[in-house]
Amino acid sequence: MRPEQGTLISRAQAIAALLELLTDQPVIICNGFPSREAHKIADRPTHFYMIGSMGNAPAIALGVALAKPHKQVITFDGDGNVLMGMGTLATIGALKPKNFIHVVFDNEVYGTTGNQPTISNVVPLEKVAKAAGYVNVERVLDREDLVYEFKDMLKKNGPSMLLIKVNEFSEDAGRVLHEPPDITKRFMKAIQ
Ligand SMILES: Cc1ncc(C[n+]2csc(CCOP(=O)(O)OP(=O)(O)O)c2C)c(N)n1
Ligand SMILES: [Mg+2]
Repeated sequence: MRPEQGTLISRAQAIAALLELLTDQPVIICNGFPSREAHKIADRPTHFYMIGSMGNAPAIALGVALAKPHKQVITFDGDGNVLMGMGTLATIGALKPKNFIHVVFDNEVYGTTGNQPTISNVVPLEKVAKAAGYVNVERVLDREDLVYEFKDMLKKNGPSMLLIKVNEFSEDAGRVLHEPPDITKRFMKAIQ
């Protein structure tokens, strides 16, 4: 465990703080515990839970942001997921959707599969995003800064990345029980 772990909030605490600031905005959530915890905290039809495949949530969110330019589109992602789909950062940076906020819960591990270390401790993902063309990027270490920066990003033109350092704790959250086609149908209807 990293020395600063004890002072960091958990991914679920971060998700709860973010969902309190959101109502009916589309939120596309990466696979694994981020989806399981978001589903446990608040299961909204405007949530698209990625089931199974890593690295895809921001690509789906980019498509939604381009198709729905008047909606603020948010994606919840993990450090392992970002590393797996890093090319998507370049596509987002190049296309520059103004209505796109990329939230990364960075626990420096593949938490869902048993805390195997990633390399986000040495590769600052928000700086990669900035170099790729994201307009605003911030790294936060506590709940107060998270709320301040996320509110600010909701007002600003993106694309934006909010990287939240979180500890390795995972909630006791079961799998998302909706079938993927049902998630898709429900989501598409909700964001029309
Ligand atoms: C292509 C692919 N490889 C591996 C897995 C297994 N897997 C599921 S979630 C996960 C870890 C995700 O890590 P991260 O994005 O950092 O999220 P965390 O669980 O740490 O919040 C892994 C390795 C998968 N689902 N898909
Ligand atoms: Mg992780």
